[in-house]
Amino acid sequence: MRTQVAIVGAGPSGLLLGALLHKAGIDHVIIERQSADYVLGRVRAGVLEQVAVDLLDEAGCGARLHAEGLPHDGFDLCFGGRRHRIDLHGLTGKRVVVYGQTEVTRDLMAQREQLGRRTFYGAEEVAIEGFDGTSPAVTFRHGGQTHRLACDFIAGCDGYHGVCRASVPAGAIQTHEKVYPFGWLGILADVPPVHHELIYGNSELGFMLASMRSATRVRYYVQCPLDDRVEDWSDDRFWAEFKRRLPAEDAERLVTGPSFEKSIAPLRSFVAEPMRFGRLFLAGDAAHIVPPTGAKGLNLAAGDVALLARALDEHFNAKSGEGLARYSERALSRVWKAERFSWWFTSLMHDFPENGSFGRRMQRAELEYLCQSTAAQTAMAENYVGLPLM
Ligand code: RFL
Ligand code: PHB
Repeated sequence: MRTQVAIVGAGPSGLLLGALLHKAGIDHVIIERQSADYVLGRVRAGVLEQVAVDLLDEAGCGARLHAEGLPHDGFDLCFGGRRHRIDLHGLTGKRVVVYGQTEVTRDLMAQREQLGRRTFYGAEEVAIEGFDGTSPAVTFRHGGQTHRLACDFIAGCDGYHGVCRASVPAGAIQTHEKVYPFGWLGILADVPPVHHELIYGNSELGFMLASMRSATRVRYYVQCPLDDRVEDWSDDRFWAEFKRRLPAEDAERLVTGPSFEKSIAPLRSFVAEPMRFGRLFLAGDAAHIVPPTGAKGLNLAAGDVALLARALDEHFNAKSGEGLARYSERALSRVWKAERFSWWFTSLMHDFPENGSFGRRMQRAELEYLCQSTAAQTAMAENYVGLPLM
């Protein structure tokens, strides 16, 4: 088998890259370790920046997002028992759209199937070779057979635990990491949202986030110890804890109900540099992780693959290597700014017992300053709605 671009991973990075390459007339194949149903079963991101929405439109995949996504003009910060609105649209002229990553993935998968583009789901023993020379390839087992997919370039869209970054010789890659001493316990439940916009809360008991998937489905989170297990958290325990972290008037209005998904995610900041190794290009979570507080992970992934698709288009269709040569530098410049914002927002909103009472007072002073200063709110809003793609 031969193709122009072999894409490893069918998460949002791999699928969106495939859709953009299709538009540019570039041949490609996606190789995914899991089944399509497994990929669709992962509950993750919920907030799309305008840049990501525009890219999904460009890829011809935005119809359901526009019909069913919820445009949000602001969100609330909650501390000291009160909510304070950050007016994203008033401060930046931009908004975000609440639309689950599961739905983005479903739309991209459906379009891909309609276009008849090739995806190998359930591929085993996926390995990459030859990317430091002129003839890279991806090898894997599928349907009881061993396959070798020769290509011009490999796109490593295989997430944090993937094989692509792990195949780069240690001396060629530098990694930067911060692991946070807590996780997020998240639930999905079919009840009306407690508020029509998101609430990010800093309480003495720890962080809480009230998000949603629709007018009848909520995605709520609480900060929890890293060694907690999902089995430790009955629905009753979750609702009691969530309520305690909300202002009293919201807690009174909160509608509870049985959860149908519950999971714990660790929080991590991570960047691998560079994002190019010969004919291998990393994109999305394969190259960087942000803690979910800033809602940046999926949006960064979309930004990476937009730059990569543009660069591959220049290479194959305009015979210019400039975009590929500058891919890593351009992507990382945006990645580091999103890393900074996500780290800052995480540090501001979570309980860090090791920082003591001084740390708590610093958080409180910064939150109060934020609520009084239009300049500080503008800086926050500008980052939350997303920095422009270069
Ligand atoms: P993914 O989604 O991990 O997909 C990688 C794919 O590669 C496959 N794979 C392999 N395939 C072949 N061979 C191998 N050896 C392979 N190894 C792995 C995997 O099976 C998988 O299908 O990475 P991608 O595509 O880069 O997408 C990144 C996003 O998924 C991620 O950044 C976001 O979900 C992060 N995130 C959020 N991002 C936002 O922009 N806004 C949010 O509101 C937001 N909230 C979140 C989040 C992530 C969370 N968790 C669970 C980490 C909330 C949470 C709780
Ligand atoms: C979500 O809805 O899952 C969500 C929203 C905002 C975040 C993180 C996750 O910052």
